[in-house]
Amino acid sequence: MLEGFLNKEFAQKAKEMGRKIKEYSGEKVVIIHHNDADGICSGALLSKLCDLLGFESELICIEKVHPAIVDIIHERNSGNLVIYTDLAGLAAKMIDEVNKGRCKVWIIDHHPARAIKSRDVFVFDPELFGIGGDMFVSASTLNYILGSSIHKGMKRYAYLAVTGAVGDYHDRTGGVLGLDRFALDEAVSLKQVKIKIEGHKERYFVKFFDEFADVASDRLTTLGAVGYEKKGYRLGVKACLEGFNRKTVHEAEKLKTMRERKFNREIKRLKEGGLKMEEHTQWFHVEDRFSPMGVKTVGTFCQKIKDMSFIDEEKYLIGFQNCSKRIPDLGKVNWNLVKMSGRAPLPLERKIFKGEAIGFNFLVPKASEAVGGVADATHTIAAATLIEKGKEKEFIRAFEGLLEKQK
Ligand SMILES: [Mn+2]
Repeated sequence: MLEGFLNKEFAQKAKEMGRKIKEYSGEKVVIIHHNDADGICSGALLSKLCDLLGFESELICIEKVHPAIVDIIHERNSGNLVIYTDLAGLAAKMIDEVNKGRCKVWIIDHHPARAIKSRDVFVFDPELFGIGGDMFVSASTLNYILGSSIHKGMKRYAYLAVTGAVGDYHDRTGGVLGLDRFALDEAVSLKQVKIKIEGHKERYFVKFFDEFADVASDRLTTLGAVGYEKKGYRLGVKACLEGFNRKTVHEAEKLKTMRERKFNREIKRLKEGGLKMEEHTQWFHVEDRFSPMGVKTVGTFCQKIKDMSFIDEEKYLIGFQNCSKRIPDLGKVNWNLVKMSGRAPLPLERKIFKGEAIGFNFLVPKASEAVGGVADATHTIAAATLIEKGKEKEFIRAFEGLLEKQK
């Protein structure tokens, strides 16, 4: 069935990985997963697969792959298999260099990826087979397809593929498509999920959660992203496999209230002069005020305020948030980083789309480079990057300089 549905090369890779993992003779499998719903469902799926295959597993939740993190993980797990999922598609080369042969590494991701030739690092990413990971296959779907081709027992968890895909908004055109649809079909035929049509859109009712997939995935993302430094993602993984209990639902609600409160306080601060105005940009720094929320939060915040009346609709909006020096599952990390997030107010967004203004996809990588950083997630109207703390003003100057040059 899988072969008929998937492209051949993809199905072969899945089989090859199945063989490899069954032959794996190490002590444990370390699963590094992202902290949103898709990453949490992926972590839950892989940990179940390890259970079924009789491997001990450890889950480590991170927001971003960085050499400092990779080094800590591989140092502690020499000889083990390390699986990165829902992240690291583009980081294979870096991971291979930092790894120095210490671990076997699998990268199971659906973000843009680069394949590498390596004895130790293996990339499994549909983008490498020409399948759009942004639309047709979530990391959860990928882990579900891979898992169920290795062990039949994984079929019980098809609902997690659906929940992860919805968490990444793969239903945004009205319903999930491609490989996500394949997983949805399985979940429906296994009576795990019911499709309901609401208005112009499909919604997926997940029996196990007694809740719609969009509601469940929103809870998971809240637990993982808003409650990141409090290890909220652990409650998320537990909920994936045991269901949501009243305490978990309450925790997700409490986290949302906290985010609301912190956002409102920050908006007030920006209105009272916290928003710095340059020629072409307006920017702010939340320092550590968003803790315990993860650094994805500054992006969420930019998105929320970008069209509010106190924002200049002609200028690029840039926000900075300090990266915590502690990774909850790893302890202290030797870095000094700031997360930068960029958004455009609606009128500027339109100009970017029409080609009358420059997109973030050009500006952010260039400005990052100018301060010695590397941008990872850049789109035309939204972008993020990590830079060294203390270089924020330099980054803004570089950003302004690029815009000045284009004029
Ligand atoms: Mn994802």
